[in-house]
Amino acid sequence: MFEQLKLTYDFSALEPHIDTLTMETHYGKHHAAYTNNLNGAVAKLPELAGKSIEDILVNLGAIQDPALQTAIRNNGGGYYNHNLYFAILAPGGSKAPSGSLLEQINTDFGGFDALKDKLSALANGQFGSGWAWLASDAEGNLRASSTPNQDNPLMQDGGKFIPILGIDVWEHAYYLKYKNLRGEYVKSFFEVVNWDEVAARYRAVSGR
Ligand code: MN3
Repeated sequence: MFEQLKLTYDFSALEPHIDTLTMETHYGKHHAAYTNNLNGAVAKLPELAGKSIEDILVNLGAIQDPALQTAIRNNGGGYYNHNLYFAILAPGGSKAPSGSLLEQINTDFGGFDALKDKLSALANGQFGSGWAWLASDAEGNLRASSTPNQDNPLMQDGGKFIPILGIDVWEHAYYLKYKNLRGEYVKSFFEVVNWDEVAARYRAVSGR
């Protein structure tokens, strides 16, 4: 039984960057629905019992029934992606990366501002619903990318790159406050990223 990440902050805690009603709806309705639908689909696939969500998403191709594979892709992706998204947002925490994560950002992207520019371009350029990602492989190499729908880097390259930061650019993530101005939401997103949490995830993936 997969459970939603428990929020460590109030729905209002990310104001004015991400508004209370969006947080209530996004976490309480959208994320809850992905979680419930994932559990419903997993219940029909006994071979998935006890597997981690990461394991399931890396091995989507092993699910034979096409409808159930799609259900797991969409809802398992939604479950995993939102658990990451809500975990790396916080009212406190570091406003910028430091240490080994910053060093690798400098190496791979030419600095923190350049990384933000790259991720913003990916987020703003993703046609329709999807996500922009910062992901790390086991050696600590970073990669920025975007995916449609609820896909994520785990579903590509045998899961070589593990997401450590995700920007949700589905309209439900911003439309109540920002309407059609996705770029304004993406700018605000970076105001509430907790880089301590991103660094902890980088360490867990890369050992650095
Ligand atoms: Mn969402």
